Amino acid sequence: MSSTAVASNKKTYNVGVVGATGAVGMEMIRMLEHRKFPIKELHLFASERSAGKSLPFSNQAISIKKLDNQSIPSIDVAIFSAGATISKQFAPLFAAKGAFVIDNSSAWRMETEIPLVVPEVNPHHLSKDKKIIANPNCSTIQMVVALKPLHDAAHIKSVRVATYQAVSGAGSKGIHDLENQSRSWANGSKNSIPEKFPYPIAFNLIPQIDSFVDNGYTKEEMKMVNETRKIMELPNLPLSATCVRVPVFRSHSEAVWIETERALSVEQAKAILAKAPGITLEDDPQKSIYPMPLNAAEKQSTFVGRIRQDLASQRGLSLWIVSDNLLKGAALNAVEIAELLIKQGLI
Ligand code: NAP
Ligand code: 3JN
Repeated sequence: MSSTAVASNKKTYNVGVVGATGAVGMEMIRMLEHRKFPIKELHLFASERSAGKSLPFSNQAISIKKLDNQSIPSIDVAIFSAGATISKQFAPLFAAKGAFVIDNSSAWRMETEIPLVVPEVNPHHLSKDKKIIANPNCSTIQMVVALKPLHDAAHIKSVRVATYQAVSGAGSKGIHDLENQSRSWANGSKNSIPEKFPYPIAFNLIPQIDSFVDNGYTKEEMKMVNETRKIMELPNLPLSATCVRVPVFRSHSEAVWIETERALSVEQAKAILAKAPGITLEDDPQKSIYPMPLNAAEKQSTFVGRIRQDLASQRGLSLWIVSDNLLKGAALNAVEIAELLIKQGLI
């Protein structure tokens, strides 16, 4: 079963969401509806655990299909968020049937021929013959949206970042861990067993996101390094990250330190960011106005504030960047890529 779009003169498209029942997939469906993506038919896929259940879209109940080799439809756009293994296996099959695949996993991001796209930064990386398009990691997306306009103005020489990442970045099980542990704590018990994280996350911080690699960094930290370099076309950009899981449900926060080649004052940086696409400047320290995850949750913008001179570097600025990891960090960026495909006449 699939849905039929509201009749209109505009061209409409067949769209698939793979991993529809997940934390990201459900936001995909919400974003497609909220942004009125011109859908002819919507196809939802998940594992056999969800097959036959349905999810709401545009006042309809769309039934979920099990993803398998036999069920691949000919569609215009397929948005994947079911993990890298599923993407590796199924994205080429959807692409072979003519779909543009927008993949949220890390499966394809660092392949040379695969565009890794943030619409505000590198929309020119899309092209007709590149049917698989990678959506970057959430922490990377919100950072490059803010870095790009500053780079255009003053050329960024180095980046250091510490992230404060919400539990929803780890999917529905991450959300359950914080809910269950907070409830247990409130009931006077500390015995809720973690389902997703290696340690309790309620009232704690975990300085590990994903597994460690040989250089002592985590995979999440190296994703930030490698993906930022690729998206910004700065293969040698010096960049170092520390990624930390925090007991917040939604929105990743980042403390970022940049050094620039040309001088850039705090006032110039604020003026540039105030006009930059996708950014909302929230920076009035006298009134205690700055971005916070609770305020950014369910918003489509990337919020930047606390812009100040880095006291440890002559041409350095310090910024605080917050964005909803499930929206701009995942579903919204993917839907914006699909919108770009239309705008650029690729579908
Ligand atoms: P989640 O809440 O655990 O959801 C996982 C989704 O994958 C569910 O819809 C699940 O379906 C589906 N799935 C699992 N096994 C499947 C199979 N064999 N065939 C088809 N579907 C299958 O995880 P999430 O947070 O939504 O994240 C999903 C993926 O998105 C992650 O693994 C990651 O690759 C990507 N992601 C990207 C970002 C980003 O930074 N851009 C952020 C978070 C996640 P069932 O409900 O039927 O099990
Ligand atoms: O933990 C976060 O805040 C972001 C997590 C992203 C993630 C989680 C599981 C698998 C990814 C990703 O997008 O890089 C992946 C993956 O596809 O490797």
